Amino acid sequence: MELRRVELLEVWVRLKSPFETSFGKTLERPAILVRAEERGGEVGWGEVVADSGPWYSYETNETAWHVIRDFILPQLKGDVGPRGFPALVSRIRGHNMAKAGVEMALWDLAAKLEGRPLWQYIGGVRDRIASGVSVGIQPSLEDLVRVVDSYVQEGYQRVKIKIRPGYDVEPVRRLREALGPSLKLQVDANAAYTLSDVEVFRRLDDFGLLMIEQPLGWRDLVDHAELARHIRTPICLDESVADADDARKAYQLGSAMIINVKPARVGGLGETLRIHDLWYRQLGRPIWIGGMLETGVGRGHLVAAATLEGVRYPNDISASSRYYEEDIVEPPWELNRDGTISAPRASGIGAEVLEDKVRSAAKRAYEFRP
Ligand code: OSB
Ligand code: MG
Repeated sequence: MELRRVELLEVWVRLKSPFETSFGKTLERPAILVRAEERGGEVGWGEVVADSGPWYSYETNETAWHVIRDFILPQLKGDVGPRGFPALVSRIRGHNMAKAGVEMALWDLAAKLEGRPLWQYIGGVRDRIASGVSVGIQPSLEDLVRVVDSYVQEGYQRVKIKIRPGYDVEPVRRLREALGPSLKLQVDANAAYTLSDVEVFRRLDDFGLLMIEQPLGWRDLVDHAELARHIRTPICLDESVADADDARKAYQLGSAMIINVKPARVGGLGETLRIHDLWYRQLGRPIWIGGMLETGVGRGHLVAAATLEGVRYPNDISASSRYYEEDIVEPPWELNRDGTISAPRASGIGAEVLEDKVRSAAKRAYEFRP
């Protein structure tokens, strides 16, 4: 397809409550929305999820703005599409969130041009996805039990809690005592531990967790393989897997049984599909889809990814109401009574962006005409 213009619109969105992890606390976050319009006037949307500081990854909204404006957009001349996009930006090392935001706008656009929902366009196999909820570090364990219980009452199929040194075994013990053994529960350390903490993970083995997400270093594969030899609970990698090649190495080393695939972290839906093909189709191991507190735009892409066959655990894809008072799409993403989110029937990501609202709220904008 031939693009008429690509716009960047940066909005800041405020969470309903602070989200605290081992690397910091978020109450407001930037979202760079990418609006890609082709010659016939059809429009696709993507979202750049990079935070304002380089904590989860080295990318920030500033680095993403710079890399997209100065290096990615100038490549979008002539006939471009989502499948050819990686080759256009392959000289740019890293900056996967910047790439992913643009790439996903092209996927939405390509699916809309064919009049198909994005999830079907990328080969998804289910029309509802299992929804879990990621719960930040709470001020007290009483707060934690109350917050988790309210999400369970809403119907979320599993709960992930953030842990960090000093807030790990006790929160899990309290949740098990208060809510019982049948709650599907897992923890995410966001790389806050080292191999010298193996005893913490041995103790967590007693609580029947589904998995432990990214316990060790954010680029590490070797130490995770060592830790895996000392514990029973499966290890799930998040930060350490930036592409399908990392997934292959994780398999060869024995670093993880499960991968939390975040399309933003791996550079988009194309690399998500490559990881899925390798980890699930070739190696027979499960994946699930993680989130970055996306607005309804980014979440539309996550929902599409979560319809892939190899997604075998509930996802960090919650309803709009879990994150924001008001989302920037219509309809907002809603949780069904059975703890699922329905894959949309409308074309593309299946939700309309509230464009007037986005334009008037935008802190900055940039327009590129190929
Ligand atoms: O590690 O999975 C993570 C949010 C921001 C940065 C990192 C992570 C998260 C989450 C939230 O866990 C998942 C969601 O979007 O609901
Ligand atoms: Mg994580």
